[in-house]
Amino acid sequence: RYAFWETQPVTQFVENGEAAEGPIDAPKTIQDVRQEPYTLPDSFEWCVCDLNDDAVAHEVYELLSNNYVEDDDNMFRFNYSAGFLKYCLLCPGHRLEWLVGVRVRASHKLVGFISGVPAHIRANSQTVPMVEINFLCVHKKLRSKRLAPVLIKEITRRVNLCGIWQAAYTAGVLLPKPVATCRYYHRSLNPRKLIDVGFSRLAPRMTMARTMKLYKLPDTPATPGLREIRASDAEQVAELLNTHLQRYKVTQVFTPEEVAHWFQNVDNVINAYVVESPDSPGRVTDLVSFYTLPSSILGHPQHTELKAAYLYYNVSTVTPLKQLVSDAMVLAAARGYDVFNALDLMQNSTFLKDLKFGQGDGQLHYYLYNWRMAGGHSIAPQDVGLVLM
Ligand code: YNC
Ligand code: MG
Repeated sequence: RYAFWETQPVTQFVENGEAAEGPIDAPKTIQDVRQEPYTLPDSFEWCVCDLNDDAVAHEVYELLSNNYVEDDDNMFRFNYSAGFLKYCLLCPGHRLEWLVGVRVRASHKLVGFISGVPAHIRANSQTVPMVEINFLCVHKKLRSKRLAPVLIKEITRRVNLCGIWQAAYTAGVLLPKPVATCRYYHRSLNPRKLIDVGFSRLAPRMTMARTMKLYKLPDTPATPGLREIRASDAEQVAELLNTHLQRYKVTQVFTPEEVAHWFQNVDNVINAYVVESPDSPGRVTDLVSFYTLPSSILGHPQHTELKAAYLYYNVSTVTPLKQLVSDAMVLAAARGYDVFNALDLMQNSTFLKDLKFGQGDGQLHYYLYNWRMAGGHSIAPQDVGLVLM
């Protein structure tokens, strides 16, 4: 039973009939939206987390670094940097009132958070203005008190007040009802450290020396013309990316301004590379990108942080995809990353094995709020063209 989610306009696990693709709720107008914030328990109050203020960004960072997502065995916890949170949440079209915090009234301590950023999401043939919801977090000492549903209802209200009625989000937990379920894959860059901290294990009949040799990468990328993306590439890359993304059933549609934001090089936040054709200078043919999301290593005597790169969006028109991703791994290894992660979505399954990725334990479910997909609301990982940070 899902006492909260059964009341929400989301596809339920058991539904009768062949419902059409589109909104689940009857259409509403902004005038129909509740004007007053939802009520929190007495000792708490709402706040807007203006991440332009570094002190506030640091408070959100502290809340998440101590209370956000852990693996099933509680060995690692996501440790998004403050710079990453600013990059992610102060994106084109962001609205500060969608960076929702909960504070203790007496102490002002930040104990809850949820965020939304705007994005155009295409599901099959329809492109819909949505929000991407991320960073839902309640302090560990306040768990199981039904604060999460209040945070979700409040951000829904604030988004609805702007005339947006749909959302996309991902979570490791199973809720009604995933539109897709993807798996994480991991490629060791620093196998010794990964084994030391218990992230991976020495394979049977393998020595440490053989394992290190197995995962060793070249010092430099293989692709001629591979270079860091520049702001002036945005128009071309938007065209390249949107054309590529047409093949997926659920994906994002990017404006050139959004491309310029989501694809740039910011140390320890985001890295993006294009291939500029050696034959026709100025012409960009391929894209590869990854973002940085370290995990805290919980309770290890020596190591405190795992430096992980996560594959973001790629487009291959001339350079083989496998080679683009291999080059990205080379660049990440040279920058001291310990592991390179990818989901089995888009065309990633075509290179995971060859590039020595191993399947992880983690699943990532994709969800849509107030949007039903035809055919049982279920698509295959390779039909997902959406990566949320
Ligand atoms: C979750 N991750 O099932 P039922 S992902 C959504 N996403 O409801 P309580 C979740 N719902 O079963 P706690 C959820 N996890 O009764 C739990 N729930 O229907 C549901 N963890 O609430 C749960 N961050 O407050 C149940 O639970 C109800 O104190 C129980 O708080 C939950 O960001 C949480 O994993 C997750 O900080 C805040 O455990 C807490 O446990 C926590 O009693 C560690 O809540 C960090 C963590 C989640 C990462 C993410 C995406 C969130 C999507 C939210 C849904 C957005 C809907 C669209 C809104 C905009 C619409 C428009 C337009
Ligand atoms: Mg709670």
